[in-house]
Amino acid sequence: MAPRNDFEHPVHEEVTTDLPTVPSPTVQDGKAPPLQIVWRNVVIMSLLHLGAIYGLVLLPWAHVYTLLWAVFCYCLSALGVTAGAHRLWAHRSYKARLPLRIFLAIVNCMSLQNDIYDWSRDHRVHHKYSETPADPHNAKRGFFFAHIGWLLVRKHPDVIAKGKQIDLSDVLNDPVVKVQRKLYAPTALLMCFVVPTLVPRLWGESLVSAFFSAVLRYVLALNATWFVNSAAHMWGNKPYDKFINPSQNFPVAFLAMGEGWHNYHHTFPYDYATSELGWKVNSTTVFIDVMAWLGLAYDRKKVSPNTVRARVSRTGDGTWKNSAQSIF
Ligand code: ST9
Ligand code: ZN
Ligand code: ZN
Repeated sequence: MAPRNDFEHPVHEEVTTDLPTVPSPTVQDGKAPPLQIVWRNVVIMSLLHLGAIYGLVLLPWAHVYTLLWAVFCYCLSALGVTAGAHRLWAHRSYKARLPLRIFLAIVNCMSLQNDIYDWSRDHRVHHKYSETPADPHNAKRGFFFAHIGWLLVRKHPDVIAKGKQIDLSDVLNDPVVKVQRKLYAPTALLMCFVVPTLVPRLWGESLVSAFFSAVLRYVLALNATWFVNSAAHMWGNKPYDKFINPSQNFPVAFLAMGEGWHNYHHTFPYDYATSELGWKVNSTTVFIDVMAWLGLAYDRKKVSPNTVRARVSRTGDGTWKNSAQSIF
């Protein structure tokens, strides 16, 4: 069992990684349930990726504003996941006032990654049962499964069984989450595809180019997110806890707006910044800090440097000084 974290503001037990993981009955029996492929998802994901390739082909002919708009939408949709579903709702690592929560719920729809409730539930299960059959994207099942494969098959029964034991009342008690969940399908389609396609019409972009640039942006943001589950659970150093798989991964941190500092994040999941590097390669932390400055975010939870050092010397892999700190 990993040592307990000694942070002074423990949030929900469910989101900490320091709880003992319960061996699953299926592992004990040595039998894994047969893989059930969900062909509908295979077809949708294949079409989306083909659409993204076509978007890439059209890109050289797109209006420069269309490109800038796609980058803007990428960042907005990413914030809906990083600052919203992840750091606010799944981890409660800071608090947000109503206007910010409404904004995050809307841009979360743009990311089309399941509603906030489902996303937070899977993510809390991921932290509590990391790299076990109850982890929805268990990286022990290989890169492909952790990246996209888990969305193409029925969930392992342990994911659902353990997930039902997770307390999510705090998430569902937020009226913003309730409304988002109720209106999710139409709002997500509107925010992910319709609005991003219609806006470039303002500067005369063709419908085809506008639509496929929206598809390209969606697929890129999905893959950036999935890299956190795959690449950042496999490659990188482990300055904070060498006994876990999540690693510090610079390229993923860049693509996922600060979410690639995954060894730190799994060691201190309640830290709103998901790293000790401040604003470096962490635009989500910049965003939350600006929101705090505007009075829209508050109670940002941060691990003290002394606690980090103590943990580094207890469980780090020895790369702390010459890794995260010296990248810059
Ligand atoms: C997507 C999500 O991409 C990505 C999340 C990534 C997370 C990354 C985390 C890393 C850190 C943050 C980094 C952010 C970086 C952002 C950067 C951005 C640039 N517990 O689901 P069903 C219940 S989504 C408890 O059908 P199946 C469920 O309630 C992409 N219960 O399971 C239901 O109950 P009931 C778009 C659970 O049949 C029942 O089980 N979406 C849990 O196995 C059946 O649920 C897609 O591609 C749980 N954990 O199907 C696919 N889970 O019957 C969407 C489920 O009572 N999903 N339950 O209602 C699906 O199609 C299906 O879920 C499935 C599994 C096929 C995958
Ligand atoms: Zn993880
Ligand atoms: Zn997390």
